[in-house]
Amino acid sequence: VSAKATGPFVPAKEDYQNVYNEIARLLVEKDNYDDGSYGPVLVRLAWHASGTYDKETGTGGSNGATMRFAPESDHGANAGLKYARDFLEPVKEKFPWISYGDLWTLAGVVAIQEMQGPAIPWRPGRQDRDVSACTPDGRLPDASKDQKHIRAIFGRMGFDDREMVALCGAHSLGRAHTDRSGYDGPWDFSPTVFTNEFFRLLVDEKWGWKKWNGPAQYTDNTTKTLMMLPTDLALVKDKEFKKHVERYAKDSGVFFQEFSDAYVKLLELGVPFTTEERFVFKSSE
Ligand code: DDH
Repeated sequence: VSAKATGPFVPAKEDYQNVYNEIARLLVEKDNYDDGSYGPVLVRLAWHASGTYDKETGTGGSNGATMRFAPESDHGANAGLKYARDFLEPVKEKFPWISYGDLWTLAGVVAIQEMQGPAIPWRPGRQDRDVSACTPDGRLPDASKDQKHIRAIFGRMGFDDREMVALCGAHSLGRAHTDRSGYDGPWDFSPTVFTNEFFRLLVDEKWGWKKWNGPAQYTDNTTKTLMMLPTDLALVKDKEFKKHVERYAKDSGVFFQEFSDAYVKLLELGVPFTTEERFVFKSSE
């Protein structure tokens, strides 16, 4: 028996690939949810765990996985993410050596790749922290606001205009729920497939205010079944943002590459990595 075999367990790429495969398997098995997939809500969990980062103080981000605790779990923006955290609990039980921060971000990678999105290179290194590391409420974006707010929130994380627009393309996935955010409906007709449809529809469709008693949101003129948030429409109202919306609407390959780069950066904000190497995981057949 070599010394290596008796030392502490140091997971290698194949161990993380095994976690990937288990999450991918559960995505197929547990299809009785929303539009048939937990994928979108996993993408949102990874984003809300990471998007609390503040570059000035170095606080927040996916290191720590502090959304496990109140008050952060009760922040309005995180309503509904318990479904995603609970979905991943059996994976944590099966692979107890992975931190919650690594598990949640890896699940975002799995979800995007399994929903036919771009490969997302990922590396481990997040350590779980206690309740004292919870971030204050208000660090995540408020959908009722405009481009100034988007720039303030994502600027605080260290993103530029191009990256902000690319990241918002995740709204090709999933839907809004009246019992979570108060908003209602999907952004496109294929909410469980990662595409550039969010951008195409922003450019090609006419969007008007939805007539209802809920919060102010837009609906498409043609079918009145889709939706856009006020912050989504801000991406075409703002000239600088709109340039990127048009590039992504035209060229899905460019969107996939720039989204992947920005999502990698998002998931790594504030994490004290000890390794440079990123893993690219094999998607399921
Ligand atoms: Fe988002 N998002 N998001 N979003 N988001 C909602 C759902 C989903 C904003 C507000 C909302 C990003 C950016 C923004 C996903 C991913 C990402 C909902 C509806 C609201 C509201 C929640 C509900 O009712 O269940 C705002 C505002 C912004 C902004 O940029 C200003 C980004 C950057 C991402 C990302 O992943 C990179 C996903 C996926 C969903 C669908 C969740 C689901 O359950 O389905």
